[in-house]
Amino acid sequence: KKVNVAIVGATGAVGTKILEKLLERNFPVQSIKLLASKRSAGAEITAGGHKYIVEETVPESFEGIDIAFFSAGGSISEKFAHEAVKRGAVVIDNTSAFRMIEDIPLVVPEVNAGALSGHTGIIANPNCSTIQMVTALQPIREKFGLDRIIVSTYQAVSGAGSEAIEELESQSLQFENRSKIEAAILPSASAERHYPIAFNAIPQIDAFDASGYTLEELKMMNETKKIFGDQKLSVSATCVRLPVVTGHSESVYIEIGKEGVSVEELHALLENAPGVVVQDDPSKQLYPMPLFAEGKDEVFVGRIRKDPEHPAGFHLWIVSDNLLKGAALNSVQIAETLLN
Ligand code: A2P
Ligand code: 11C
Repeated sequence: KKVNVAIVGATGAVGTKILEKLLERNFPVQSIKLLASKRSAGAEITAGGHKYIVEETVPESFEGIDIAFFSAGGSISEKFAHEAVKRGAVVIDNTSAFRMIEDIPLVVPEVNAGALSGHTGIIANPNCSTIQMVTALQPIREKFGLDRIIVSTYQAVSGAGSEAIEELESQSLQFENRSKIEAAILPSASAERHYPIAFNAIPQIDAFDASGYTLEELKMMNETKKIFGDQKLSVSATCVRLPVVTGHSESVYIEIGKEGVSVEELHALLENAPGVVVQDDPSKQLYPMPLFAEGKDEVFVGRIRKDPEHPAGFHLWIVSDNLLKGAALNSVQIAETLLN
């Protein structure tokens, strides 16, 4: 069966990748409608040899749509997702608007495809830094159990959208020209203060919560428990923005449910895991890096070590393209799983 698809936020960093992935993977489309704000209405996007005209997003845009991908920010999803469902579409939402609502599935197909059954029209795509971590940890959790995760992230600016990519590029030029560095977007557009990202590391992604954690950190903690269906799992995160364009990296410490497991056993598990590639050979300086993960579909894992101080503790380094497995690809995989 061929389906009518809409992409809300089609001109954005993630939306353009959703269109690319639908075409590249021969998703069975009958038609594709590209939606964005009024500002972009009439803009032309050429992909796969076909010219598309961007339209303004209005409730009527969803008439006749079977699957609507949303990636235009939480407030746009809140405004239009129910309008789309009302008109018969299934919404795959890439924002944080609905992720923690109990009866809305939060899905990474390699981990919890089963959660899709019984959905009521909206399916949430997790946060990019959560997706790559749970994809890599799932085979370990399945085999040995998982008690604890402590993660520190090294996140790319594209996670904050195209304006953040432009900010890194223009600040790099300003640095080169020794002119004043202008910061207006990062760490978060709505923040009171902005800091340069070029040649810097900013330990703030999104706003702070009263707990002292940022919303990005809380997303990693809460979404991981929901996807794994394990509220007892202990998860703590520190999220940092780096001057990398695309590809999030994560230093992940885990305590698994069994003592005495070897690094080789983890290697073997990860080598056979769907969507995961092990790049781990210190003798050849082989380890994942964001520069080389950009444009790739897989989650790359390396630096797998046993913690010398804890019998069930391991360290891993997990890298993936935040716009692909972290966003567009995972959304398209959710749609593929639904159709199957
Ligand atoms: P537009 O290009 O018209 O502003 P990014 O994540 O790269 O910042 O992209 C954000 C996406 O969300 C863009 O496609 C943007 O479209 C879209 N968007 C922003 N505001 C709206 C809106 N009011 N209605 C629909 N789409 C919107
Ligand atoms: C970032 N992870 O890198 C964020 C972007 O909840 O989908 C994704 C925000 C979200 O800035």
